[in-house]
Amino acid sequence: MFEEFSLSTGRGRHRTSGFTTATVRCLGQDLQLEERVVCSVSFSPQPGKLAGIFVNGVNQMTGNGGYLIASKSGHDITQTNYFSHLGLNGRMASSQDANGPSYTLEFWRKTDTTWGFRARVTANDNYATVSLPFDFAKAATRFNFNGSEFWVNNQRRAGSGSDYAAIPQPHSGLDQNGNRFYVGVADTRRPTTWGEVVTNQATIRVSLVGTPERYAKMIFYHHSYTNNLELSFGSMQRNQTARVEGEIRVTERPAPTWTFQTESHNWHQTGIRDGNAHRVRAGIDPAQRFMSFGPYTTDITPGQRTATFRLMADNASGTNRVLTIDVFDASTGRVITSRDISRRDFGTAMQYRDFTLGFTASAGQRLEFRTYWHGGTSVWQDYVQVR
Ligand SMILES: [Ca+2]
Repeated sequence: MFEEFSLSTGRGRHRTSGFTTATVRCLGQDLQLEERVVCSVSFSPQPGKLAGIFVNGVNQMTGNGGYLIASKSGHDITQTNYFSHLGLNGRMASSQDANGPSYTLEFWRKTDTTWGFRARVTANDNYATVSLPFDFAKAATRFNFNGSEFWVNNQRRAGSGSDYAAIPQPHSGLDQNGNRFYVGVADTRRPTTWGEVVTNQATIRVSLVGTPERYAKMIFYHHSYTNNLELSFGSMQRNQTARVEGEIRVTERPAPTWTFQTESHNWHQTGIRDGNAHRVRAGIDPAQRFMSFGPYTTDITPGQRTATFRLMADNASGTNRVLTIDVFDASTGRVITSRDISRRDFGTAMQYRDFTLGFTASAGQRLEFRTYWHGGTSVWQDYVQVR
């Protein structure tokens, strides 16, 4: 498939190119429960760069995507750094000098959701830093890697990943438009075999294969304009060669799920714990009360959500109203959605059944999932699950 794609380069030039993309449906689970309707992945290679990785039509990368960069100063100065995507005839170039390192950078399709890459750089001078960055969009909120420690602005941290937002940004500079940007650095200090970013659409993993040359470490920049992942070759002297080969694999982000076990909290106006459930007993426990409310959660991410109440009754005949379930926003004191449940709605006595409420989760809510018991029939609630 051919598409027209336009972009601005780092120097504000505007250009339009045609390029090939591979578009497929991927094997999503629980898609009917998610706001996503289509799951597709496409890679957009262009000369000297991987211009984008699109998931459901949304580019997961920003700026020039994946490319090679070489810096004599080691500073993030667009005008004097050499880039593969500005290069001609196999030489990296800056906006002022076409005589940068020689390079090859290739991307090719392996499967619908996995592409290979291969990069090679030979230095024609001394460079403070040379690397292969993948500039992901700010929607990439987290990174993980194959390791157990990393260094954040040169301070050691235990762990195999972090939210980018947890990387302080002590460095700053001015972009080509005079706007100040801020940068924080996390790096592995060793040639980690894979690293990945997690966006709101997908997980994108960059893995190394074969035996690289001069691959020194993986770096994750928390930058004002990108949360990136890059393969660093460190400094390179004249005539040294660096080489890496690997693959980029896109997997769908698992559908987020929040489960609130009813017997595990104390927000009950009536009833008792009964094993893996909370139970209200007809004729014994006081009726016309909430058998479960809370948990005042702020964890549900915004979007179309479904709350599933897992409930059981000891009598499934008749139209008597037994329960009213709702989704309640404690921050506004407002019922977002509710429904009544009769005995007959249970279908079968003494068998758990799922009752769902669809709602829109928004930022700033403190959500409760409440079960109001009208009495007359004994009821068990196992949990409320939100997807
Ligand atoms: Ca339970």
